[in-house]
Amino acid sequence: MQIKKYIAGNYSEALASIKREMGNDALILTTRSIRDDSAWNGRGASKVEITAAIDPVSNNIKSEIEVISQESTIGSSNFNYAEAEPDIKSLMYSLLSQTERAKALGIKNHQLDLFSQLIKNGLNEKIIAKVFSKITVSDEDDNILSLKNKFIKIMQRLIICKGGVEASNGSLPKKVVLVGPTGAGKTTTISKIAADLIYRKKKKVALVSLDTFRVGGIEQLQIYGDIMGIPVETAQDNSGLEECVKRHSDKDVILIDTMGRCHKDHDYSAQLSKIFEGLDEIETHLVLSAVSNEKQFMKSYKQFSPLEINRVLFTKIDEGLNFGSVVNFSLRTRLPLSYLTTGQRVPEDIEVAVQDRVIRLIFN
Ligand SMILES: Nc1nc2c(ncn2[C@@H]2O[C@H](COP(=O)(O)OP(=O)(O)O)[C@@H](O)[C@H]2O)c(=O)[nH]1
Ligand SMILES: [Mg+2]
Repeated sequence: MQIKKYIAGNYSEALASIKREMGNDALILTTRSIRDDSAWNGRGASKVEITAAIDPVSNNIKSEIEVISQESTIGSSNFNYAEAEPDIKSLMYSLLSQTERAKALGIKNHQLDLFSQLIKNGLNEKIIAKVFSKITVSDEDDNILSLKNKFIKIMQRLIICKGGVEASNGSLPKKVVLVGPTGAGKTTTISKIAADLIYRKKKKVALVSLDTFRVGGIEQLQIYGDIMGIPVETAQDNSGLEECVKRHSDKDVILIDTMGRCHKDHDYSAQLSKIFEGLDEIETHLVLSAVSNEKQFMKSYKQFSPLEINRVLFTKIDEGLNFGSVVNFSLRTRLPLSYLTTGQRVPEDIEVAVQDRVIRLIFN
């Protein structure tokens, strides 16, 4: 293991030296700001010191990192390397300025304005770079407007929207279940979907609640069911749900509401899978709140993926501030979008997700 300290005027310069001497696989052990008392004005100028090493992170090095990191700082905030994920390459990458990162990703000068606008709205920079790379090189002298239009055209091909809940063509009712974290808006959304099916599409609908653990879970759905004049059932297990489905075999759609559980409850989707066993062709929509973040989206996706999720719908678009994560999630998982919900009012605040609307979200 070769360890060396680099002192430079700023992080970019120090990183450039490290890359030059140690190559791209160099590890950053510590970074800190230091005063250079030899500066000509006598007051001392600010410099940066990066300690770098070459070799993969082994256990030995980890303990070295822990020792050194106790004094290390980035700017004014303490940065404990031992506590951070030791993904050194991404740290090095994150220390670069936005423009340097853009350059590293192959973004061209005329694309920088749009790049930073999209980053501000939370779109993943690698996704942006990938889309930009599909815009042909002969368009270098594009202005931002035509670049944006080309960007939108490519996004239209990438974002998958598969429409809302439709009745099945066959004689059996379509069974649709909404799953997702507590408070994401499942019960509210299921009521909105039911209203759309009943009043606009003139379909026969039954509601089933598996939300029997939460006080108020069933009452909430019952109230909406009563207003719409449709049956609301509860089921606790597989045979209970099977009976409900049989009883409502004359319906066009059976909408199934579930209780939410926190993402740490890994047995929950296994329990749900058991409840759905033997019920063929269930369409599962994952419900996520747009006020949450991408990390939580991925956790929920992971938690519910044993259920075979067919669609994703985002609630609380009216409260969200930054929608890049919604698009990042859709592109990363390739899950087709079904709905966006835009407020608490039932049945008004829901729309079927369409590409143009989703893309507009990232341009705010
Ligand atoms: N602002 C806003 N609030 C919503 C939206 N959808 C649901 N809610 C609210 O979110 C809260 C939780 O909704 P609920 O349907 O009970 O969530 P569940 O636990 O997933 O069933 C309620 O206060 C809803 O009124 C939405 O699109 N926008
Ligand atoms: Mg609920």
